[in-house]
Amino acid sequence: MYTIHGRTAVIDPEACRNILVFGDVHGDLVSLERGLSKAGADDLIVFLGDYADRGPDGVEVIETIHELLLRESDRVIALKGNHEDYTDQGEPLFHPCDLIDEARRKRGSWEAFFRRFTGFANTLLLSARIPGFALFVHGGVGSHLDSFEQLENPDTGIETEFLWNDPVPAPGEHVSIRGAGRAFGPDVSAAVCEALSIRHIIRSHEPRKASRGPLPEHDGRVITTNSTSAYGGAPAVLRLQASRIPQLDPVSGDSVIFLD
Ligand SMILES: [Mn+2]
Repeated sequence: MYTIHGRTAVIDPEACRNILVFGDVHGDLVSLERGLSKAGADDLIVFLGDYADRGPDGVEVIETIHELLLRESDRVIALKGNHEDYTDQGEPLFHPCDLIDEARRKRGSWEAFFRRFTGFANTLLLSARIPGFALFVHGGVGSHLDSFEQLENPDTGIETEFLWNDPVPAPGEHVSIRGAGRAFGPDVSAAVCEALSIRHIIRSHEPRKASRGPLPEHDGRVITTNSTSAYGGAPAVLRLQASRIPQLDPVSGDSVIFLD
């Protein structure tokens, strides 16, 4: 259903019935299990990152997705989010981090769980794409991204953009209120779509923005998804019917499945 090239995956839609896309899960095991129950045997599952923190069950969410990756690696892709960014010593590069305390409470020690987490984190990719249709990343893109080679082998600047960037209405690139990554405008999205020959950039990273369902911005080029109830919104998954790609509208009613 897909092939791995460096740190990206290239999806073959002709090998799957649907592509089921999860946005941030953020410790919401109930929504994760509901979403997984929508996946058929011929469906490819794509997770966009941010598995723990905020919600109550980050430990169980990571264990569930890690086991799924080990058992069915041919039909599961999991991307790295900014909440999967730790030093080799287990220090989080984001804040606030809830997973460390949760792991101590539920699994005895952070050190023991961090070994498990590292096994999981080592399987995470930074992006995936359906040629001619969509790029999947956790956060977003920047104006320097213009080649498939950068998806395969991104430098640290582009990795930071994938993990942290957010779309905004104003053209250009702007300082991010997050203190990491940048905000990017519709001209940046249009240039990246043109350079990579895609129609959409499908991302998560802002669950509140998609609290009532997947939200299109930048003339429909950028779509923000959300699969957690940790912020009180309505979690959903995208079920992209492979036979209708590339004409498919990713936010049309029959592509969106609400999980609550
Ligand atoms: Mn995020």
